[in-house]
Amino acid sequence: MTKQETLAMPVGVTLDRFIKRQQSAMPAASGELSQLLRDIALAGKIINREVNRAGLVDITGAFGSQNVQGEDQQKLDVVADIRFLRALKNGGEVCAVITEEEDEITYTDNDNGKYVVAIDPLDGSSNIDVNVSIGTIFSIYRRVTPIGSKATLEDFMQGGRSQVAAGYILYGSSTILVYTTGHGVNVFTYENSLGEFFLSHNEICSPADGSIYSVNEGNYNDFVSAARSYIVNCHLKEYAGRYIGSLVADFHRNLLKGGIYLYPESKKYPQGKLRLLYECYPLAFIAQQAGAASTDGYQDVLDIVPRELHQRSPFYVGSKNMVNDLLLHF
Ligand code: AHM
Ligand code: MG
Repeated sequence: MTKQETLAMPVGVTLDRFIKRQQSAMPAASGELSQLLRDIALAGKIINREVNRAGLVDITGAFGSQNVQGEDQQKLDVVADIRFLRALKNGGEVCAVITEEEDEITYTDNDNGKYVVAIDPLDGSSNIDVNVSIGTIFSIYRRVTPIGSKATLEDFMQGGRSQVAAGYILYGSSTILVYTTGHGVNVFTYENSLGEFFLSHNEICSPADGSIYSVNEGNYNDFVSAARSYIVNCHLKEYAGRYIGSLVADFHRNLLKGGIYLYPESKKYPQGKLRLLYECYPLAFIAQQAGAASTDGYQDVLDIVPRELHQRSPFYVGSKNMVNDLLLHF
């Protein structure tokens, strides 16, 4: 260590600088995607602030309205929805957005934007009131309709393999932003006092094997038989059961430590509970980029053909060998 370093340790690579470097490595890049990622990071910082003071300012608790899936909205869901939509509108790179909280496509009044975004502004919202980790999940596509025209459903129905970037923000014991543009997965940790995300895990590589399974086992009797049979297999192998009930948190732990997350189809949710466009696709893309895998039991989640904005899907994601084991039960 140099004398200078002992006096003042370098702070590391900020998200901004990292995005800029990635952009310069691609001479054809126009910088719009970079700006869009920065807009999402900025909204994430604001949500982080709201989440952290949630208990202080009476912002938690039901808002008294329901979202399109008929679930109670929490105040913070609404706040996060507004914040992300505002950031995406003001940024100018995005022509249309779908969010878990809005029934229809939201237009940004910028038909010249090259991108569309699918986002779950605050996932795991039933955990807000009890101080458990929650997250934001996002997925970005280059529009297929002509620039200058109004975006259409077609822009959102491109399928998981057309994502140009995807990521999540986990508001946990520390706040992290994880994203991929199809060139590996990088993790940035938020430094509160500096107000910056810093690179903390470069090009993460998920373990091929794991011994954690994450599922709401209370629904065991309602699950499809393949999922039940795999869960019995987890018991026999004495895997550790870990279920936070916040998808981003469960996914992130399994990605780093090795494990599998399961949300099977059940009597209550015959199509599965999770939404394809803004929950399953982005996490499936990140999993693939980190060397993990995903399936709906029959095909890679990235290959599922989308039919509607709020489509649900069974979702199994995690360590490659665990997902392969699971598939033997279907
Ligand atoms: P939400 O989008 O309404 O928050 O629902 C998604 C959440 C996931 O974060 C979590 O993994 C799952 O629903 C938990 O569902 P359950 O309570 O049925 O186990
Ligand atoms: Mg959600």
